[in-house]
Formats: sequence, C-alpha cells, structure tokens
Amino acid sequence: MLRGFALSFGDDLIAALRDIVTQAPFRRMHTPGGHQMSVAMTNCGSFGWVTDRTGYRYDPNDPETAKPWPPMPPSFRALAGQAAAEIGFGGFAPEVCLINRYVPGARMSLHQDKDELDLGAPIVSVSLGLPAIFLFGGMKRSDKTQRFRLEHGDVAVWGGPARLAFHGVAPLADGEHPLMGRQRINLTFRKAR
Ligand code: MD3
Ligand code: FE
Repeated sequence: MLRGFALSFGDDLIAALRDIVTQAPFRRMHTPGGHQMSVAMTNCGSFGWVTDRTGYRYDPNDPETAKPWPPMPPSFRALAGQAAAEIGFGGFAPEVCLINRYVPGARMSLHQDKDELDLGAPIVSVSLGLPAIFLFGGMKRSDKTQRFRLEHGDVAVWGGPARLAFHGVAPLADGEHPLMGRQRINLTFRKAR
C-alpha cells in the first residue's frame, strides 16, 4: 500500500481521465448472471475489461462504439510503472486500465481477478475521490476479510500470493470530495495476456 503515491501526479491524472470519459463514457455493465453492476466502468489502453450476458473478456474495442478504447495516457503509464517498481515489480507494462466509478451506495462483491493470462504480473490500483472500505480476503470466498480504508491518492500493488485473493468494496458512503465531487474513481492497471 503506497499511501498518497498518486498525489504528486496531481491534475494530470484528472485531466487525462476527463478526456477518456468523453471518448468512452462510463456505463453499468451486466454480469453473465444477468445482474447490472452498481459500479459504472470504462477502459483505456490496448484492451478493456468487459462483461455481458456472454461472459467476461478483454476486448480491444469498446462494444458500445466498436472502436478501440482511448489510448493509455503517459501520466497513467508512468504512475503505474513507478508504483510497481517501488514494490519490486520492475518493468511493469500494463495494457489495460480499467476505470471503475462508484457513486454513494455502489459496491463490488467479493471476487477474484483471474481473466488475465499472466498471473505473475501484478495489478496496480489507484483510488481517487471519496474514501472507500476495501475488503481483502483469502484464497476462499468464505475466508474472513480484513478491511482497509482507501483514500484519494492511495495506490496499492497486488502481486505474488495476493494476486488471487478474494477482494471487494463495501457500499460507498455518501460524501463530497473537494476535487472529485460525490464519487469514487478507481483505476486498475493490468496486463491482460
Ligand atoms: C487484490 N476493483 O476492478 S481495487 C477490480 O476499488 C476491483 O474498484 C476494486 O477489484 C475497486 O477488479 C478494488 C484493488 C484491487 C484490484 C485488483 C486486485 C485489489 C486486488 C486483484 C487481486 C487482489
Ligand atoms: Fe478485482
């Protein structure tokens, strides 16, 4: 956990994010089970994570427009690479940045991230906006979870045995963030294949 690591990247991140969302707006996707997620998502990079009735996948194109996802901004790439290197994962070259948007009440239930082919690569996550309670479990869904508060600017690197741990996010508490307003944005940087 690198507390406040993203703060020095400042307004660049938020400006780049605004650009991405103009090209590929947030949307609430459906799970294969038919539920609509409370979290709204978009992506940038050479692939994006998507879910629909047919399953989960990494897709080079945005299914809404059939066009490639917006490119990953240099400030995103630099932040992810520097954070990974700080934890001992030198040379991390993410292909995907999945962008999650939580409004008050939105949550993410316990899950594992295993749609990526190279599970040796870490995932780097960046929190912006309202604080959230992150739930970190074990290798079984039924393992007890530890709670961590993630605040604006916090970065976490998930590699090694933690890479396949169950995790989730508790329902977002209402609030108003001075820069981001009434929402939390989470960036996750991934190698897809
Ligand atoms: C631990 N996102 O997008 S970020 C996800 O805050 C996801 O939006 C949450 O879980 C969010 O898949 C949590 C922290 C995170 C991301 C990936 C992980 C923790 C992880 C993968 C393995 C273990
Ligand atoms: Fe996850």
